[in-house]
Amino acid sequence: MIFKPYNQSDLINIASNFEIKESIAAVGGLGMGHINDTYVVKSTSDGQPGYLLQRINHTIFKDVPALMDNILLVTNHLKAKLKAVPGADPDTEVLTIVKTRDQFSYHYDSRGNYWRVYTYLKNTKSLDVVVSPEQAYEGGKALGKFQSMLTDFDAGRLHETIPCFHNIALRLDQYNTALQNDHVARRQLVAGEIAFVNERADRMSAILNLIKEEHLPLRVTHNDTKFNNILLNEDDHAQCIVDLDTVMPGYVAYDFGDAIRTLINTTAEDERDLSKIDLNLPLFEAFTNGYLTESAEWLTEGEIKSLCLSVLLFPYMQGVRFLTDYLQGDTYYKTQFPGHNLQRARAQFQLLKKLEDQYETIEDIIWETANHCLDMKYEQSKQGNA
Ligand code: GN1
Ligand code: MG
Repeated sequence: MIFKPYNQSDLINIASNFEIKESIAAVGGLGMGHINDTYVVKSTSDGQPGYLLQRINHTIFKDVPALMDNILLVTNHLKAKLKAVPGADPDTEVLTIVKTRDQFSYHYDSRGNYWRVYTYLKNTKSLDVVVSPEQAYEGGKALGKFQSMLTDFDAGRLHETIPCFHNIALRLDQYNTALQNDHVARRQLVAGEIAFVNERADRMSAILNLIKEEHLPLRVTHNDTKFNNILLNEDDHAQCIVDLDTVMPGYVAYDFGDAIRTLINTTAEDERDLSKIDLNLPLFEAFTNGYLTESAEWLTEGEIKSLCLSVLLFPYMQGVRFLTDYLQGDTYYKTQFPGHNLQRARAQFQLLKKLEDQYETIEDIIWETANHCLDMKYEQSKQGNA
C-alpha cells in the first residue's frame, strides 16, 4: 500500500490518543518486521523509549478488531497465569496493550489506518542470528512455556484472523495462481525455483495428513515464531515473546518449525550468498531441549512426529510464500531492493536442501530429546512423591 507518509506531528497526534502518562517528545521509526510499521515513542522526561506505536497493516490483517481481541484475550490469560508464579513479572514477561483514552485496544485514524500501542520492553534484544546454545535453549523454553500456559485456553474463543495461515495446500494454490497469472512477467526468471517447488509439493502435505490421521489437537499457537520475536534480556535469558498478531488456533508444529527455520540457519533469512547458508545443529539441539523440557509432558506422540516434519515444511512454505510475492510483483512483504523476495526464496530453498541432507539426524535429536525430557519429568515426580 502506498500512501503519504506520516510526519512527526501526525505521529505524535496519533500517539496522544492513547493512555500515555508522560508527555511525548518524539516518535521515531524502528525498522523491523515485513508487515506493520513500528515506531518508538519517547517521553520528554527522560527521552527514552517508553512505548511502541504500530500501524497495523489492514490489507493483510483484514479484521483488526478481531486481531486485537485475540491479543487481549491471550495476554490477559498469560498475565493471570504468571501472577500465580513466584518471582514472575507479568508486566515485562508478557506484552502489555496500552488502551486509547476512550478504552479501545486500537485507534482508527482519519486516513483509515489502525494503530495500537504496547509498553516498550527496556533492556531487551531481538536476534536475527542466534549465536550461543544458551540463547537457543532459552528461546526454546520460552516457546514451550508460552504454549504450555495456553493449553487450558479454549482455542475456539480466538478468531482465525488469517484463515489457513500455515496450510501448505492453500499456500501452493496461491503460488500456482500467481504462476499462471504471471502479472509482472517474472515466471521465466524462476524456472529453477519452480522445479524445486514442484519436486517437493506432494511430500510437503505429510503434515496435513498427519493432522487428520492422528487427530492432532488444535491448540492456541503464536504462528510467527521467528527467533527474533523471542526477546532476550541482557543476560541472554528469555524475556518475552512478541508480535502476537497471528495468535490463533493452530498446531504446535507450526510454532516449532518456524522457530527452527530461523534459528538453525547460520545466516539471516534473506542471505544473498547461498554458500554461507548452513545448519547450526548444536543450536537446534539446545532449542529442542528447552522447548521439550516445557512441553514433552503434554504433547501427544503424533505431535512429536509433526515437529520433525515441520523442520522441513517451514523453510519450504516460507520460500513458496516469498516466491509467490515475487511473482505477484512484491505486494505482500516489504522489500528493500528489487528482487529481494526472490533472494529470500532462494535462501529458504538453500536452507531446505541442507535440512533434507541432515533429516535423519534432526529426527533422532527430536525423539531422543523428547524421551530424555520425559525421563527427567518422571524422575522429578518420583522424587516429589518420595
Ligand atoms: C512476516 O510480521 P513479520 O514480518 O515478523 C509474516 C510471517 C513470516 C515472516 C517472514 C502476517 O512476519 O508469516 O514468517 O514475515 N507475517 C505475516 O520473515 O504474514
Ligand atoms: Mg508478524
